[in-house]
Amino acid sequence: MNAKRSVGTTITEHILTQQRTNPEATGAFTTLLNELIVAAKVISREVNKAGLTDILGDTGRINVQNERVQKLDLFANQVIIQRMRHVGQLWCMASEEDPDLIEIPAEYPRGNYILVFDPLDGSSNIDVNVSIGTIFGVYRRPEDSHTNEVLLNDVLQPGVEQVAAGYFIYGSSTIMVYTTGSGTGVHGFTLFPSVGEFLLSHENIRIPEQGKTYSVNEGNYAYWDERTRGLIDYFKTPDKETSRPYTSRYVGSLVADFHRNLLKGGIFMYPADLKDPKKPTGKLRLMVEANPLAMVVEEAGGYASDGNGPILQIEPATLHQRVPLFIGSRKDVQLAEDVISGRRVL
Ligand code: AHM
Ligand code: MG
Repeated sequence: MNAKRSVGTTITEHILTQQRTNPEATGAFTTLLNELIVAAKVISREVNKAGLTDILGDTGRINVQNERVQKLDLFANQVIIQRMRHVGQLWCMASEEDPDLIEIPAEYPRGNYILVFDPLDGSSNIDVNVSIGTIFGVYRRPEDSHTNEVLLNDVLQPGVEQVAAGYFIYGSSTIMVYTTGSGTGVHGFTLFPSVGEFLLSHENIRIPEQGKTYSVNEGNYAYWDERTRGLIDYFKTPDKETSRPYTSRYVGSLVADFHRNLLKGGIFMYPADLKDPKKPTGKLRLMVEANPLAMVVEEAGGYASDGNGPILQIEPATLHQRVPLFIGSRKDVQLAEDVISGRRVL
C-alpha cells in the first residue's frame, strides 16, 4: 500500500484488505474485530468524559487479583462482554476482571475464536487523567476439542497460538494497534472523534532494534534480586560506547509505557520481586497482558521475555497467572534475558 492510497484508510477497510489476502478467511474474524472496535469506541467515549460523571472512582468491590475495581474497569468489562457475546464468532472469553471463563449464553450462536482481554489496564491512572488502555488477544479453539463444553484447557494456550492481538490506548487521542501475525505487520489507527472512525495513522510499525529508554517501577528496587538490580544499574550507568545512561520513563500504565517504547524504542520491565512471597513472579498477567503485547512486539521486530525465554512459548497453567516481563527493543530485551537468566554477568 503506498502512502497516498493509505491516507484515510479506515480500520474496517484495512481488515477487509488483509482478509482478502487470505484465501481461507471466512469473514468471521473481521466481524469479531469490528465488534471489538465498537466496544472500544464506547469505552473511549466514557473515558473521555470520566472526569465529568460520577462514573469516576472506586466501586469498593475487590477483583480476582485482590485489587479494588474502579467503576470504569467494570464498565469496560461489561461493554466488551455484552457486545462480543452475540457476534456468533466466539467460543468463549476470558477477562482480567473475571475469575472464570466467560461462556456465550445459550441464546447466541458460538464460533471458534477465543477472546482474552484486559478491559481497562492501568486502572490506578483513571482518576488522574493518565493514559489507560484495553489489551486483547485472539486464539482459535483447539481443533482436537470435540466436546460441546467450554474447557479451561481450550483457553490455556501459549501466546504463540494467538491469531491476532493488540490494544487500544485512551490517551491524548485514542489509538488502536493490532497485528494478525505471520508477517502482516503491526498497524496503528487513530480515532477521529468527529467521524467516529479509526483511520490508519501508523502503517507497519517497526520497533528500533535498540532503544535509549528503560521503563520500570524503581520503587521496587529493594525487593529485586541481585541480577535484576544489576540490570537496572547497567541501564543507568554512563558509558559512551553503548550510549548509556538510558532515559527513564514510567507512567504506570502498561499500554502507555509499551506504546511509547514500541514507537521510539526501549525496554519495559516488570521483573519478579520478593514483595509478596505468594507472588514471586511479578505483577503482570501472562494471558491478558504479556502475551498480546508480546505478539505485537515480535511482529514489529522486537522481543518479549520472562527473563529465561520467550513469553510466547510459555505454557499457561492458570488463567490469571503472573509472569515477569521484559519487552521492547530486541537487543535490550535479549540483554535483560541474558542477565536475568545468569548467562551474562555484567
Ligand atoms: P491493572 O491491570 O490492575 O491496571 O495493573 C496493571 C498495571 C500496568 O498497567 C502497569 O504496567 C503496572 O500495573 C504498574 O504497576 P506498579 O504500580 O506496581 O508500577
Ligand atoms: Mg491490567
